Amino acid sequence: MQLTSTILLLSASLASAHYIFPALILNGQATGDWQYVKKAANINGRGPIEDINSDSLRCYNDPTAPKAATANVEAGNLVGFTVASRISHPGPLLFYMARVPDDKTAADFDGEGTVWFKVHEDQPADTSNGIWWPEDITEVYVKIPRCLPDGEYLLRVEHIALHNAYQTGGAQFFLGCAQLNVTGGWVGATPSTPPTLVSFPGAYNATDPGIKLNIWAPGAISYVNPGPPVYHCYL
Ligand SMILES: *[C@@H]1O[C@H](CO)[C@@H](O)[C@H](O)[C@H]1NC(C)=O
Ligand SMILES: *[C@@H]1O[C@H](CO)[C@@H](O)[C@H](O)[C@H]1NC(C)=O
Ligand SMILES: [Cu+2]
Repeated sequence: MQLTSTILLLSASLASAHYIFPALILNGQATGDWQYVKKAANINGRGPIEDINSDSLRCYNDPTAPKAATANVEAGNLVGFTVASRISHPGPLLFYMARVPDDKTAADFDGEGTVWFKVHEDQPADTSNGIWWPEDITEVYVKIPRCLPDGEYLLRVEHIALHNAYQTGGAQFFLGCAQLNVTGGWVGATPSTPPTLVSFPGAYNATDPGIKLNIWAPGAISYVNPGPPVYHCYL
C-alpha cells in the first residue's frame, strides 16, 4: 500500500516535471492550445524522446489528431511558444524551420526529409563550476529570418534536457512544431548563402558532444550545441 502510493506520487511528480509546447505566441499573445501547433503525442505523460533514431524527433506529434491551422507570420517578426508547464531541466533551447514541399501543406507535412535548418540556438551561461541554462521558463521566442522566401514552413522548437546526459541515451528531447505561412519575406533570387539542411532523425548522434556530456562535472565546461550552424540572413 505504502509502496503503491509512493510510486503514484513519484510518477505524478515526474509528469509535472516534464513539458510540452502547446500554443504559438503571435504579436505577444498566446493563441489557442494546438490551434497552430501540431498536437503533441505526449500530452498526457509529457515524456521526452530518448531514442535519437526515432522519427518522433521531427515533430513529436500525434498523426491521428485533428490537423492544426496554419498561422500567417511576417518574416522578421518574433514568434513564441508557450511551455506547459515550464522548462524544468537544464539544457539548450534550439529552433529549426523546414520549408514545406510544394506538393504539400504545412498541415500535411510531417517534417520528413533533409529539409530542416537551424534558426536559433541559445548558449549556456558558463560558470567556473559546471554549466547552467535558465530554467522555469514558461515562454520561448525566436525571430523568423527576414530573408525567407514566402511560403509555408514548419517551425520546430526543441529543448534538450541534459541532467542525465552523462550516459549514452540519457539526453531527453522535448519538442513540437507550429505551422506557419511566412509573408513579407524575400522575393526573387536567394539573397545569401542557403542554409545547411539536415533531417530528423539524422542531424544528431547519441555521442555528439552537446548530447552526451556530464554537465555536473566540477570545473568549467564548454558547450557545443548539436546540429548544423545557425542560418543567418545577413540582411
Ligand atoms: C499565405 O499567405 C498568402 C499571402 O497573404 C496567401 O495568399 C495564402 O493564401 C496564405 N496561405 C495560407 C495557407 O494561409
Ligand atoms: C552520425 O554518425 C554517423 C555514423 O557514424 C555519421 O555518418 C554521421 O555523419 C554522424 N552525424 C552527425 C550529425 O555527426
Ligand atoms: Cu525529466
